[in-house]
Amino acid sequence: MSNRLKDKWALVTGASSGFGAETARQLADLGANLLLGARREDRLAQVAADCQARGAASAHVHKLDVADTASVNAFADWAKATAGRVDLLINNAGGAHGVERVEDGRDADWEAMFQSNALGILRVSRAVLPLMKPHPGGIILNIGSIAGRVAYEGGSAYCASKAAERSITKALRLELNGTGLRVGTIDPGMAETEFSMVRLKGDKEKADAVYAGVEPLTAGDVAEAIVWAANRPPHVCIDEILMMCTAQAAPHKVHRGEG
Ligand code: NDP
Ligand code: 8X3
Repeated sequence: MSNRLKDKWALVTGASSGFGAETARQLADLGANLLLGARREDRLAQVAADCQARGAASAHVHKLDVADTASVNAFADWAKATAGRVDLLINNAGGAHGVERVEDGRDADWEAMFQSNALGILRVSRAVLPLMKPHPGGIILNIGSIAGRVAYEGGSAYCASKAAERSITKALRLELNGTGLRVGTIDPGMAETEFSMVRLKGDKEKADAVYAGVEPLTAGDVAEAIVWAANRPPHVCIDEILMMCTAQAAPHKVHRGEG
């Protein structure tokens, strides 16, 4: 496979764990320059060290809270000062909070999901686009979910925030038509990362139960899809990838074996 990402500047949000960290590592394998953001700076520093060891052209980290406009703008200013350009933007930061039905839902959980999963993408894209527009061939990949396509009980706000991601992706694709920039969404089903620990507020037993009897997607599987989409030639835009583990045919249809 041709490597079109060597020496490109890739900005990954939510790079401190899960898909974002693994995408950074796989981009490092291809010799990209990395701009990594998340709230946990100690974890970011560890990921950057991994990336340097794996052959990144360079790996830089800066604190980022996509729920805070001032933080996003400061991050974009830092990216401009550090790199001067962005070729690949991975809007990955986000997650789920809670599994309550609407009648029991909490404002703080709903607001956190919309802040990161929907508004975060808008804020980061707005701040970073000036660094991308002078360089046709760049690509924005947003991380959606099967949840943005199919709603399920206990997922109202999460599903809605991911449906919003889908609409934002489509609108951006239209708005950037003619600029040479590409926009796509990568929509995984269940994948074992810190996602369920965050969603279930640190309850490890409940988080482990999500994956019981299933071989879920890994962060590496999803990162491979992200990197593959990013590595297409400039005239090819991967609009969307929907991927689930073999045992999951739909959010409600998961085949669980013994053990
Ligand atoms: P993880 O919990 O492992 O990673 C989430 C990442 O997002 C962390 O790096 C976290 O960093 C970052 N993040 C969360 N909120 C913010 C914020 N406000 N500002 C900056 N960074 C933030 O989960 P995943 O890797 O699984 O999740 C990544 C994305 O994939 C999310 O958008 C999630 O909704 C989506 N997804 C996950 C699936 C799954 O089953 N795992 C399936 C489909 C989609 P920090 O806490 O350090 O800020
Ligand atoms: C995460 C996948 O099925 O838990 O987006 O909503 S699911």
